Amino acid sequence: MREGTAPLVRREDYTAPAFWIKTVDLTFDLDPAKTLVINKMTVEPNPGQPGAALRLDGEDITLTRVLVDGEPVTFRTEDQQLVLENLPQQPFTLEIRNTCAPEKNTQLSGLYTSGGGFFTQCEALGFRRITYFLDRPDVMATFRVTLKADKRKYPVLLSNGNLVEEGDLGNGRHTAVWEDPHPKPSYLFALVAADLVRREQRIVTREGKEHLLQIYVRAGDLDKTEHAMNSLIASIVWDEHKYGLSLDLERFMIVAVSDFNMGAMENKGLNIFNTKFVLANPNTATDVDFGNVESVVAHEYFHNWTGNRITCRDWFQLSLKEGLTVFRDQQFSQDMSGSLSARAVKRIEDVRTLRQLQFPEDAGPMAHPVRPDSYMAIDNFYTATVYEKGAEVVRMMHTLVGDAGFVKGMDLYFSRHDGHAVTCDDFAQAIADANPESELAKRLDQFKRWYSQAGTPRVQAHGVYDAENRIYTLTLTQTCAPTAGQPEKAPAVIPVAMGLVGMDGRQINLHLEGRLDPIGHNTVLVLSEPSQTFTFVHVPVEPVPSLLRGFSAPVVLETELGDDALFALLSHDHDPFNRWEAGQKLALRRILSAVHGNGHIELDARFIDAMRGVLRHPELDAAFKELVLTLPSEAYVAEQLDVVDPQRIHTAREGIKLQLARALHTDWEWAYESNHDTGAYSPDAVSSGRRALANLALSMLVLDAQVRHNQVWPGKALQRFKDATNMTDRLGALAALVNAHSDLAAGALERFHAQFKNEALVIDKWFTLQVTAPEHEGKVFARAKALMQHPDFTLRTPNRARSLLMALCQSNPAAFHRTDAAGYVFWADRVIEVDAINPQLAARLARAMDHWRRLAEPYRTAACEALKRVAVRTELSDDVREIVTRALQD
Ligand code: B3K
Ligand code: ZN
Repeated sequence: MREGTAPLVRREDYTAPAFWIKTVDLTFDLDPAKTLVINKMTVEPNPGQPGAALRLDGEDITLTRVLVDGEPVTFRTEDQQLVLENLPQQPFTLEIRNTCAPEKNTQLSGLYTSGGGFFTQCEALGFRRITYFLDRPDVMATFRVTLKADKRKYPVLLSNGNLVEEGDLGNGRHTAVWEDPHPKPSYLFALVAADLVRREQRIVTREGKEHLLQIYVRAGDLDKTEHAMNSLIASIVWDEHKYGLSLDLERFMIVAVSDFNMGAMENKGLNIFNTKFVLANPNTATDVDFGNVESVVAHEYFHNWTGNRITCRDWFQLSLKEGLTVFRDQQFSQDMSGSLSARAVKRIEDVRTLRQLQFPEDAGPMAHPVRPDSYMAIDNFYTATVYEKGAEVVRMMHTLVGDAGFVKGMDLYFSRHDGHAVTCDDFAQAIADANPESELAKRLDQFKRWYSQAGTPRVQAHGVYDAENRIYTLTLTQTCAPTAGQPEKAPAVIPVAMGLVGMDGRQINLHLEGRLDPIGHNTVLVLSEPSQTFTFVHVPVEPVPSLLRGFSAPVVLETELGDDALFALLSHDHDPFNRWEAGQKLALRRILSAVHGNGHIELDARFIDAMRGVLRHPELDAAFKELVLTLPSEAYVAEQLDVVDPQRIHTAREGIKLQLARALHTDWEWAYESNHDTGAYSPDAVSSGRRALANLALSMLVLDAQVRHNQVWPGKALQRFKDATNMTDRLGALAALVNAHSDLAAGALERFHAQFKNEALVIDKWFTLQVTAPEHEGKVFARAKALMQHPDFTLRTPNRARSLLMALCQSNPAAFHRTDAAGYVFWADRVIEVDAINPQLAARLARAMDHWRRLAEPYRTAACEALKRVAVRTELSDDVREIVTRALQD
């Protein structure tokens, strides 16, 4: 933490480094209080910048010695850099000695201790907290790492690459030497020294090479590693099969750590994971956890090619590796899920995340392009925009060139850039060049606006049917609201996958005017002008357009469809995504009219019948039913409004939920009875879908019973909670009681805590569940404050801090936004408190106030005051300062 404001780093200021570091030989004498680092590098001057000074980054470390070609030299340190001048004009060796204090490193960036072991996190700028270096991704070196540590306390010593030496040093100490043959940027460096156990497996890949896969965890967690190992093997097989990319390492290791700022990290050959995304067994992890483990293991593994073999030239290009790798992990999870319907479920979940996190980001003070132009703290730009919208940009390229074309594009990308640090432009160019006839190649420059323009485009659709001539004309118009620093937006290239559906459900053959042949039931229209009209001929009946099928572009689609048309799509559309979307639109309309009215509307029989129709449908999958019958979230409803009153939205949504609970009572009973028993646990799509639907049904039944003062369903829920044989069912039953504020909840919560007190990840769920319950008379907020005093609560472990703070401030609007401003006071106090410990974590929490400007009074004024209270402090981290300043900027 420092005073004053860090300057903005700008993309346009990029210059190549004045020196290259070719090899690094690191020796660590590990001690929690004072670790000695000896860093020997071979350095080459960049002939393009003769005579330049060498400026190495370093932060929170103590320098003890600098030698050039073995001789002491003069140097100066200035603004967290070590500056060396008058260096040799040919390759030389540079040796740096420094110390650092891992046990004091509460930021969890660089080398830190957790649970008595040593771990590292170097992306983005953590390596400079270990030793002085050119800590930028375009400097790639081969690493040799020697670890020395106490043998009893740290029996396992790991780093990237291959183990080349091990030995005893006497005095109870031992050593290990690791060599990584692949040149890599410093952000991919990792080391672990800890007391861990492992699950391992040898595999032989298609090329006939043998590889050793290992997963390291604390003793006691080994029974939670099978799923991660299976997911890793599945990812290896998938990447070989789909993209021809095989594992390039003899050994691939995953290490779980409980103190970690994000999900996981793709360090070359030594992935370090938040325990939350590795550990899973039926007793402690839910279906959602199983799914997350599978996709995060895959994501980090896929980075081995998209990120590690080809990396980013600078941090503005972050989406080059993140957007692409998210797209790849989404493809993988879809392929793993099996049926067509399960694939659609995965897509719907991904879109829900995008809308819940990225759309609001793009409409608020942190709006930034997928390839940002400037930052104060790069850690603030590991965002939904860079990751999720970035993945949508890759998905649109995939749509425009087709699956085979995309694979060809990836081949070209690797043949051109393997082993290099490149840009988003390089990627798009490779995909386009491999598909010269594609719509992408034809409009590449315009397409790349997706990288440079922030904001969510809005597409308006207007259709006219000429019954006499059997012609349907569809006009699509695009606009995009200004965002900070981008007052004008140019039109984007928007692929609109679509079809036409009759009111009776028939799929209409598409016949575009001017084309000889019909094109089937599906096509992709490419909208690239501000407005374009598409004419379909031979249209036998007035159609309902089913637009943006599968959510083919990250835009807001405004159609003029009335309820009749939406009901038709909900019951008949062949595209499951749009079927779900129609149901959400119908529900949203009703919630919004309740918000605009007095917080209440009477649900119409038609909507209730349609929901019943889906719930009772003989062919639809349970997982899909659960998605359709879940109302749009309060956050998504808020997105639709210019002025947001969180309490009103809450009342409106809860009112409608209760009506659905009541009106469909016997249907919920039926759904529960027919889905609650899924037999021996398996996390597959079908059984997890049935559990999800049973849990939704149970929560509706308990909610309804609670209002009627009937104890039958709460009693059944309690019994199910006690008897459950897996965490999904147990937590589902507990949630039903807690969310309905049942009298039985307190006892169940106590029992749950006692049963799982030694399982940190389960205790996180226990905290979250209590603070995300629907707010009722201020009880949830009061409980959150009380839970801060619980002996198990700590701000030092990010998972635990998030389980309460993020859950309350980000995920429970009605508990957080209070007319007495107590939520905002609580927020400001916690941001300040956490910032002194862990700025990255504090900055995430700070973002809970992003949308203060759209709040209704009295929330708006109170939120602004809270923001100012944080912003005026002199001792803020750059991370938090950037968030609060942007929030307050006009
Ligand atoms: N690349 C890491 C994220 C690092 C975040 C640094 N603040 C995980 C991932 O996206 O796979
Ligand atoms: Zn990633």
